[in-house]
Amino acid sequence: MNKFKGVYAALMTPFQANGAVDYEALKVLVDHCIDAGLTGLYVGGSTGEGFLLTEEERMEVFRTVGKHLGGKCNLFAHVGAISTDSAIRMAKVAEDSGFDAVSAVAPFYYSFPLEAIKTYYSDIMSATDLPMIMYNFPNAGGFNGMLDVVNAFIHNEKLLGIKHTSQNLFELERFKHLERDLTVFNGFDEMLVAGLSMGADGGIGSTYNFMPKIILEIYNSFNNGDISAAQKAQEKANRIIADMIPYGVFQMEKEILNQLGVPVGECRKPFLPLSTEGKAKAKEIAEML
Ligand code: MN9
Repeated sequence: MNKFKGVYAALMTPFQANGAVDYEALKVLVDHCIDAGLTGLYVGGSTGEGFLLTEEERMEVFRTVGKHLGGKCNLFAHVGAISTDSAIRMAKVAEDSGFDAVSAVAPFYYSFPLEAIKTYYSDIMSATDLPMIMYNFPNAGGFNGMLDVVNAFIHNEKLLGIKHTSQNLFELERFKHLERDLTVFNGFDEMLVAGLSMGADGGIGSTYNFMPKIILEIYNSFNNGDISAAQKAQEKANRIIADMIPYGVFQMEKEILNQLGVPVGECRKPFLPLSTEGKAKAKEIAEML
């Protein structure tokens, strides 16, 4: 049995009104997710506004979460950065903080060639003893060659798997059926049933922060072979996600959590503050939950 199978919140990062990271609120959010029954947390990624944190802040988030949870659940640290050295420094802190694996998006902005991207991953993987979950998110980084990267490392036991944030579920299925069995996580919450059907071992997502029960309903129903119940729970989730998209997914998620009594503040600039209509919609969703 693969101990990493399961559902993980792409953990949000709470901020205080003055914009500083709220490390106390972070512990409350972490407990809220784990007490709900999620398998673990994916920390410092897109949803965690990882690229809007300084390197030191992301490290302190790893330290805080690691210390607070200490072995209670699986922890993945997103250490991806445009600079290999920065990613390595963060990976070392994740290892020292008790994380179970690191993850990294491909380096972006400069359209690095495939060889550079492979070297980036091999450098990060050699820097610690932690296994690697490659973060495939073509819409954000513009890099579409992750299957080639993964194949290049298929005999490296440190490669644990892939977080697949893409609508291309053919590719998800291909990741799952390479020469060696990798752990594959579905990254778009609105397609979790589809991802699981194509072989995903679980999911990592932003909406798991505020609706872990619905996500668990999808995941557990699917694993129990009750596909119709899984689809019904997916429909419940997707009605909520569709209502959130017009106002900004992360801003809405934060406001829903605020409304649920799990204070996380707002998103960092350049994310815009949530509109009045968005706030009303978030309140409606929180009340329904
Ligand atoms: O980490 C998240 N990806 C991004 C996963 O935000 C880019 C997803 O959970 C989405 O937020 C969610 C809504 O589209 O599926």
